[in-house]
Parts: sequence; structure tokens; C-alpha cells
Amino acid sequence: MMSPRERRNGFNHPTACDITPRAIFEQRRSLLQALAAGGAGTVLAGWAARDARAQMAPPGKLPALKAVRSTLAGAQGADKPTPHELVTSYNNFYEFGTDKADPARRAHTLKTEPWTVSIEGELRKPLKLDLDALLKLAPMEERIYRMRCVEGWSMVIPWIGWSLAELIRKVEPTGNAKFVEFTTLADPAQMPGLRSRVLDWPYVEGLRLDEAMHPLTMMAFGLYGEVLPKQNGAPLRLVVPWKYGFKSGKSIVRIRFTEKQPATSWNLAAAQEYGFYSNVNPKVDHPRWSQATERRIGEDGLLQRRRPTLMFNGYEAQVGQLYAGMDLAKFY
Ligand SMILES: Nc1nc2c(c(=O)[nH]1)N[C@H]1C(S)=C(S)[C@@H](COP(=O)(O)O)O[C@H]1N2
Ligand SMILES: [Mo]
Repeated sequence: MMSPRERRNGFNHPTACDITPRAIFEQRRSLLQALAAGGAGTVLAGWAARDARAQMAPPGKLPALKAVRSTLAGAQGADKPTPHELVTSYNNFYEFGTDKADPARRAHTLKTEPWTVSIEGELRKPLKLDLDALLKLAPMEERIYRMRCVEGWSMVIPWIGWSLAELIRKVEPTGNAKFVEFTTLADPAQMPGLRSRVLDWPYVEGLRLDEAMHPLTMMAFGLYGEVLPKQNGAPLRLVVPWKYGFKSGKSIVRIRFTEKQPATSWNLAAAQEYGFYSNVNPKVDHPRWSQATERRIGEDGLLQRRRPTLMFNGYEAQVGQLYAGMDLAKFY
């Protein structure tokens, strides 16, 4: 994703489409080799290096998070999950840099405890919850969702968490609540990417209240049976599987209920490219590329085979009704 500001600043990182899976793999392998050989000492000293190794580690290194398999329609995941090593090494988390490998390399500086989320705005029962209370708020479910990035690549991720609706019911929105705004952490001391003015920090995203209440909309605390790796948005992030990935904010600190549609970061950066809705839609192209197909990370060989993108990312039966009668080309 590139905003007009980035273009003005001559900022130009490769989009996902420019990076071959092989290049990603080799980049990661050399990093792992450097870490194993202790050769990363100049970049990451002591503590940081150990923490970085934990972030790059195979499953079994982070605390387990127990969950039951979801029975929700669409949450079982017909597609094969993307390998853990790719889910945790190919990321968008611009607070840690704009390269896909930056978050796994740098997010060890993120401090996830203590963590508090403020739930505020048009509510009868506004709340501040710490991580422990959030973890206990509702039974944890494992849900295997497709994730489609607006850049034209996708993954399949086994998330752990609960429906955001569980939280929304507890705080009792007033009749004025029409939208929900999600603000994510922006601490320059922990997030080296904030130095670059790619976006106006903090990263803010939003949903209509009915979208936020939809059972598929998930607050995720883990993936692959463990707490979230930092690069994936620890300690909690949103997951809205029928929308482009950028709608799913990572490392959330504030959830605010509003009457007016919230101003969101990518929409502010480039309104003609990133709409408020941003529902996955193969028929509505990004101004600079087609959205008709996608590259599934991990499954493409040398031929760079692309697969067709599905309407609402394959969740049309579940969410299509939310947009009945709406012109999806206008409200992109
Ligand atoms: N705070 C924050 N959240 C974010 C982003 C980001 O840069 N900052 N990137 C988004 C984008 S573009 C995508 S595709 C997904 C990627 O999630 P993943 O790295 O866990 O696959 O996170 C989204 N959430
Ligand atoms: Mo994305």
C-alpha cells in the first residue's frame, strides 16, 4: 500500500506482488541462520536477540491458549491453513516498518503486559479492561479464516478468540452508536516504524455497528494454539474476514462507539484507494491493480499461479445481507 504522502516522499517499498515466495523464504532463512550463529549480535543485543528468536520460533515456544473449535458457519475453514512460519514471518505491521520481514524482526520491542483496552463513547456501560479480564470475557474459539490483503495476497489463519459481539453486548451501546472506531498502540519507544510518516499515527480503523456485531467479527488473542506472536498484533487484534486485511487493526488499545463514521488511517492517506468499507470484492479493482485474483502465500510455485478472489472473501452467505441494496462500487 502506498499513500500519496509516501509517493511525495519518494518512499517506495515493494508491494507483495513484487516479492517472490522464494525471496521471502530465503530472507527469512538467512535471518534464522544469522540468529542461530549469533551473528545478529551487532543488530540485536542480548535480551532483544533472545526475544527475537522467540518471535521467529516454531509453534510450542509461546504460551498455549486453549480453545474449542468454532461451530459458527464459515469458521471451520475449507482451505488448508498457511504454514505457521509464513503466517508469522510475512506481515504488515507498519509500526515496525514497511517491509514484510520487518515486524518479525523488530516487534520484540513491543511490551504487551500490562495492557489495558478502553471501551468508550456512546455506551451505557463504558469499561476499561485489562488483558486478563479480556481473556476471560468469553469462551475462546478456534476459527480458521481466509485473510485477503488489499495488496493481492492471501493466507488462511487458525485464529483464537471470541466474537466482538460478546464484548459489545456487555457495554450496552446507546441508540446513538452507529459506528465503532478501533485505535491501536502508537508508542515511539516501542515501535521504530512510527519514525516514518507513512500514516498519521495512531493506526485507526472502523466498522459500522452491525458489522462489528456480526458473529464472524472476532477479537483474536492467539493463532495456531498459542498467544499471538507480537508481529501478528499481540496481545489482541481485530479480525474481520470478509474485509481487506487493513481493516483488522493490531495491538488495539481503544474501542470507541460513535454516531459518525470514524476517520480511518488508510482512508485519510488515500481515500480513492482505500474506502471505509473495503469489503473483499473481485469486481471492484484497486485503482492501481486488479482485485480479481490473489496469490495464496505458501502455495504458489515458480508459475506464480493466482487463484480467483471470492466475493466477500468467500463469506457472502454469512455477510451479504449487511450490504443489501448498497452500491458496492460506490461504497468500496
Ligand atoms: N496496527 C496495525 N494494524 C494492522 C496493520 C498495520 O500496519 N498496523 N496492517 C494491516 C494489514 S494491511 C494487514 S494485511 C494485516 C496483516 O495481518 P498479519 O500480519 O497478522 O497477517 O494487518 C492489518 N493490521
Ligand atoms: Mo493488507
